[in-house]
Amino acid sequence: MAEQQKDDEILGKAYDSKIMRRLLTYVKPYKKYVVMAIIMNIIVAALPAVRPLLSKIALDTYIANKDYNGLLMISMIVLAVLILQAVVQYYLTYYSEYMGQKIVYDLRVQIFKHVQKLALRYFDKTPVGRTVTRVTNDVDSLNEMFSSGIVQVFSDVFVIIWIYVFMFGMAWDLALVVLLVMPFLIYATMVFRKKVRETYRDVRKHLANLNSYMQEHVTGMNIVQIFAKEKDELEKFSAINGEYRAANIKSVFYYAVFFPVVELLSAITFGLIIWYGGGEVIQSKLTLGVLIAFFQYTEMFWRPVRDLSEKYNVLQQAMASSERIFKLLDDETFIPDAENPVKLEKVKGEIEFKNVWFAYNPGEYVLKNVSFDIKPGETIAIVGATGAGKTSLINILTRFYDIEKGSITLDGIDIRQLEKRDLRKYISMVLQDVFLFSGNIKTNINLGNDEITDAQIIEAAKTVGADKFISKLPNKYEEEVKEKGATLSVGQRQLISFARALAYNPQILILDEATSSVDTETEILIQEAIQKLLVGRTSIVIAHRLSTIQNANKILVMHKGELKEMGTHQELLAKKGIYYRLYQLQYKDQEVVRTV
Ligand code: TTP
Ligand code: MG
Repeated sequence: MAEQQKDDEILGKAYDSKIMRRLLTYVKPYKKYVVMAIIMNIIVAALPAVRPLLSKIALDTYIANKDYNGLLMISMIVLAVLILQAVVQYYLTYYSEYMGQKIVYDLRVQIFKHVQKLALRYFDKTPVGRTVTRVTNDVDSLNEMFSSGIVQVFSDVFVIIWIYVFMFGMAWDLALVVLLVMPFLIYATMVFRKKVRETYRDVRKHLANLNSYMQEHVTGMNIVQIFAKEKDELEKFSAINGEYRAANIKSVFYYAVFFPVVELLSAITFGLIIWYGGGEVIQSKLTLGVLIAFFQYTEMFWRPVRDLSEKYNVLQQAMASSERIFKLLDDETFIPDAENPVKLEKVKGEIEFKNVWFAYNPGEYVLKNVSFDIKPGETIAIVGATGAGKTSLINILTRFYDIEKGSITLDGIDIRQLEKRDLRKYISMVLQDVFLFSGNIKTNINLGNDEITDAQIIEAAKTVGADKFISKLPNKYEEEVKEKGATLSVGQRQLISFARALAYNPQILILDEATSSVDTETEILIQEAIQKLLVGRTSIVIAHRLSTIQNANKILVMHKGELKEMGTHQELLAKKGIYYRLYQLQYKDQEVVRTV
């Protein structure tokens, strides 16, 4: 969490040419819209600047000469300019928003695709929240930049340019006087920007604290209540909440100072125009119309300046977000596919591990020199104490991780020579912790694979004995699965995962038996289900149930990452080694229960 926060708090430059160049590659497909947006921007920025010019003409030419027709004409022109401005503004907003949405859509798809390709090693070291934030918040801040940020910056700059062009065109000396205020304005804006950035970072930090505290407490509410910790927790919450409030108030303070300062500068400009411009009018060097036009221009001038300072933050956010997104996209923690993968026509299901060494972290081997083989159709059981490396053995067979040394072959072919997709197609897996997706029972059995028909789903469920409880549900196979299956019992979830494995009808089945206890009736159901699952396929079972172990062709005994013993139940018992002791400790009472 702390590291994530640090990562998410980095606010760098508002403009980084390397990042910008890379961002532009996403804009490329929408070049047409960009060109359109720029042209419309130039127009939309110039139109308001035309109005003071028109009012000057109205005053100096038509009103001064009492020309009603001319006045009417100029009024019509003003109206036309206003309408044109509204129309162009509409298209500009629509198309820049449209372009922004298209770009971030592409980006989200790209990130999602990338995340799906990442190896489990990435997920081991990265908090879930961080990956999620890339697709949500970070992409959103890019959207803001693409759809409003950049467009707004363009139009603000153009508005300022146009205003100066018109002012200099009308009276260059008065325009210079107005320009005098510029340095002060730029300075004030810079200070404001810096302060706001600092406080903004503070606000985000305290908000993150508040969020994570709240989240933890809602999740652990039962513990808080049972230990009567409400009062203590409330005090802690108040403290965090107080810090958040203070940070917010501080950030409001800078806004409260900045805007009056801008007002003050604008008043000074106003005064300068009256003093200098008014003097010139008295001396008849300047017309009244120009003076009034200048007032209008200076009024118009402040909005884009203020906007620009706000847009600076948008740009800065977007740059920081892009940096994080690109970091994720550049993370190539992949399990590579072979360049010329071997295609297996038909899989027999012969597996061989030869002197396999494996580590999650370099140097810390959790599997040491493991060798064994499984003949097609055999069932082998893996037993061993917790942490012995049983789950790791199957993690490397499915290539969730690649091994350091040795080889694993399927039908005589190194699994690294096969395509991951193919390899995993041959294998079904039932894991220790059953994971159910939101959807219904049916989609949880076929995982959205339409090649598996309803009839096959029901048959699989019947075979493993899940049909019985499913058909009692109000909506049967259409019953909604919520909150990762919170409405189902542990045993029911297990049976669904068995049905899932069976529906895919794999050549190779891997079963990481759950240690959690279920009621006797379900236990029997599960045992029967397992026996049915194993028939006719190569199976590897990390076994906790004696029945599974006894029926296995071979038992592997793992101990601290090493394969210590191998043989049938009777052979291993006769050996009086690790298995014998394990059996005495762990499985003996099961036998008692079963024989009762
Ligand atoms: P496992 O292979 O998970 O041990 P196990 O399956 O035999 O244990 P259990 O019966 O409790 O399921 O772990 C072996 C070692 O590898 C252990 O020290 C934890 C470590 N490990 C990781 O570092 N990262 C992982 O993702 C896993 C699964 C294990
Ligand atoms: Mg395990």
